[in-house]
Amino acid sequence: MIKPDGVQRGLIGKVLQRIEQKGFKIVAMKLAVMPEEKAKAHYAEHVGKKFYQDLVDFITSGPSVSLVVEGRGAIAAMRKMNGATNPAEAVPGTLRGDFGIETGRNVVHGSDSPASAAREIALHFCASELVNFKRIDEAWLYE
Ligand code: D4T
Repeated sequence: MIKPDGVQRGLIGKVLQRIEQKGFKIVAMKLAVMPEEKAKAHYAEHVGKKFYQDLVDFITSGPSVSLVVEGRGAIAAMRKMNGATNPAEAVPGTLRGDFGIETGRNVVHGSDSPASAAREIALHFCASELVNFKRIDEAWLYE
């Protein structure tokens, strides 16, 4: 997900470019203001933490871009490409390392496991919004 700060700061294209140039396939994409109920469900694991309400307020404060990214090792690779949660600790070359300063404005989100990816995809997309196609360069990306 490209969070509202990433959208407002004009970083949609830069994030998408990194995903595309890595070789991963974007199979679903949606720009929308996340409804509060969806935000609460998305961040359910953080209920009770001191940053929870700020997080829900922030993520619903403007449009965000939800994506489904497909490719071998995509979950772990996207987490690495996003960088550490706190942009101050994220290494240069990562999205947060290059484009962020503080944890509460860390530009992007990525699912952290196959289970959370499945849960989050189901929360943000219906099955018919996921597109099944082959990228023409797949033969040159995979051995
Ligand atoms: P997301 O889920 O956005 O990819 O972030 P991470 O997986 O890297 O980090 P997280 O789940 O621990 O945090 C979710 C979200 O909450 C914000 N946050 C986090 C915050 O505002 N203050 C904090 O102290 C922490 C730990 C940032 C990301």
